[in-house]
Amino acid sequence: MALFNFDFGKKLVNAFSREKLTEEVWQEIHDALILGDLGPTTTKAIIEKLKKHQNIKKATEITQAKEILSEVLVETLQVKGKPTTIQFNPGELNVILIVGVNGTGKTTSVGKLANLFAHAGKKVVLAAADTFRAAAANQLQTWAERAKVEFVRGEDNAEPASVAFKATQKAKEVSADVLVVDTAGRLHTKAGLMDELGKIKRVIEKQSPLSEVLLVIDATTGQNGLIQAKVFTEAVEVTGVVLTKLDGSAKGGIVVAIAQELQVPVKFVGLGEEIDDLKAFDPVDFVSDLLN
Ligand SMILES: Nc1nc2c(ncn2[C@@H]2O[C@H](COP(=O)(O)OP(=O)(O)OP(=O)(O)O)[C@@H](O)[C@H]2O)c(=O)[nH]1
Ligand SMILES: [Mg+2]
Repeated sequence: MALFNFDFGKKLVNAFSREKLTEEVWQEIHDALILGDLGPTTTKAIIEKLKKHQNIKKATEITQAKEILSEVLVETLQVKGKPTTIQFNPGELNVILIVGVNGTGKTTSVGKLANLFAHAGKKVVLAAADTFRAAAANQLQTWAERAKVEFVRGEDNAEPASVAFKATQKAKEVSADVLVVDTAGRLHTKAGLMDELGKIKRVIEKQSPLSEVLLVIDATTGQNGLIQAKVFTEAVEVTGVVLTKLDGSAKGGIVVAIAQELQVPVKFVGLGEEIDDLKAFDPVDFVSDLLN
């Protein structure tokens, strides 16, 4: 069964199955991409890649059209030089820092990731470095209990970095495979954000290398969400995106826009509010669902 079912894929394939690629057909492709929520910048980039494709002139049959489209989309989603899967060093502590704008689904995704890793036989520790909201640590604790993994929180009013420090220490003590650190989502100034994430990063890295920084983006916020997320990629070196709420009203094209505009691959997608509703993202499967 297809995991993804987005309308703009069908519109794209239709446009490509015309007799000739006239200006009108290019306009049709353009409109399909815009409607799919790729945004003007990514739409333009994809059209340029298609027009430059060596076989584009011969693409009058639907199978050829699909191949070219699929090639261009997969290549865009597989951001050059950046692995699309999560990088684990076996036998070592792997620390994953979770960042993103508030309400995007960070804490929920941390809970789901914990569950995913625990099911893969890894020993997992979660850290509540969101000390901004009193309820945030409780929310994460509930997820830790559901996923049956260990959990570290700070004293009231603790600094986020001090929680990250304590959690890294604990994770090493218990020989954990993975530590996932949840952070607060309030949007500060870029300088404030850099400062806070910088501190958290430094205290972790004193004890263990940081394996991944995952940026959580809410797919239903479309182009706006993308603009907000950019601040994070400027503040910290993001290695992957968790794209949440793809089960909602999202049009799917935002996946392509993220890869194209942030130059960061989507590594996981959130497809609901339950603990199992997080899947590793595979560009080839996504494009195949989209165009078939
Ligand atoms: N439908 C759907 N809802 C989701 C998904 N991921 C998260 N949510 C919901 O989004 C809301 C916010 O999730 P949180 O995990 O609290 O978001 P957060 O980023 O930690 O929020 P702050 O800590 O306030 O910044 C909750 O109601 C979640 O159930 C998803 O993939 N699909
Ligand atoms: Mg949260």
